[in-house]
Amino acid sequence: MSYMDNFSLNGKIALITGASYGIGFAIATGMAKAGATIVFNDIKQELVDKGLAAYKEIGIDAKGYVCDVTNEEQVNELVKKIESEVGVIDILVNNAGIIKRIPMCDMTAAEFRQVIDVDLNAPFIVSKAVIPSMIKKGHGKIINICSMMSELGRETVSAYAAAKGGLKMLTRNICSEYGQYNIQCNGIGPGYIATPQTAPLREPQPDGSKHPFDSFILAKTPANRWGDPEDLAGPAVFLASDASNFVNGHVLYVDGGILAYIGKQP
Ligand code: NAP
Ligand code: GCO
Repeated sequence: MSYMDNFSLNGKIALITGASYGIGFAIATGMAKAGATIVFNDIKQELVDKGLAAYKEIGIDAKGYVCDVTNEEQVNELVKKIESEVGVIDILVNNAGIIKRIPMCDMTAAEFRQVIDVDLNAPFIVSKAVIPSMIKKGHGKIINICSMMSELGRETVSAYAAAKGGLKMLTRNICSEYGQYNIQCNGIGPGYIATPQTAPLREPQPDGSKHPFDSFILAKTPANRWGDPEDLAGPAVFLASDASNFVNGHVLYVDGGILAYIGKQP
C-alpha cells in the first residue's frame, strides 16, 4: 500500500448537494478523480440534466436526483433512493446554498428565513438523514461548505453571515455528538471564488473598468486573484479521505490568505 492510498476515495460513495455547477461540481470532480462514486442533487430536473451532461463530458458517470434540500420529506426520500440504487453514503458535502445581498433593514423576515433555510437548516436536514447509516457502517465524512462570512461580516449579507456562522457551529456540534461513531464533520471556508454566485461582484463597469468589489477583493487577497472552484477540490478530497480521520470539527479556510491579511495599502 502506498502512502498516497490514505488520500484515495476508492469504493466510497459521495453525495454533493447542489452540484450541477460551481463549487459543488468542482468538488465532485476532484472526489471522482480520487475514486469516489458521485451522487448529486439539484433543485430542478433541467439543472440535474445539465449537470449529468457536464459530468459525462469529463468522463464521470455521476448519478443525479432532483431534490430541494430544504424539504425534509424530499431529502429522506432522496437518501433512501440513493441507498437502494447506489449504496450507503460515505461522504456528504453540504454545498447547496444561496445568498441575498440586501441591507438588513430593507430585508424582509421571509427573505432572511429563506437564506437560513437553504444555508443552515438544509445542512442539518441532510446530515440528519445520512448519519444513521454512517453509524451502522462504522464511518462517515461530512463536509459543510462554510464561508469567509463564518468569521467576518460585511454590509448587505446579514442572513448569509448568520447562516454560515451557524453552519460553523453545526459543524462543531456534529463533530461533538458523532465523533464517537468514527464520523468526522469538518467545514471548508472558501474565500472569494469565481462562480455564478459571485458574478455580480465581478461585473465590469459600463466604462469597462473593474467592479469596485473586484478591485477590493484583489487588494485583500495575498494571492492577488479570485479563487477558482478547482482550488477547493484538493482540500475536499483530503477531508473526505482517511488522511483526515483525526481532523474533526475544523473549518479549513481555502481563501488565498484573505483571513490572514490586513489588505494592500491603496
Ligand atoms: P452557486 O453557483 O449559486 O451554486 C449553488 C448551487 O446550489 C446551485 O446549483 C443551486 O441550484 C443549488 N441550490 C440552491 N438552493 C438549493 C436547494 N434548495 N436545493 C438544492 N439545491 C439548491 O454557488 P457556489 O458559488 O457554487 O457556492 C456553493 C456553496 O459555496 C454555497 O454554499 C456558497 O454559500 C458557498 N460559498 C461560495 C463562495 C463563492 O465565493 N462562490 C465562497 C464561500 C462559500 P439553483 O441554480 O437552482 O439555485
Ligand atoms: C459576498 C460574497 C461572499 C462569498 C463567500 C465568501 O457577497 O460577500 O458572495 O459571501 O460568497 O461567502 O467566502
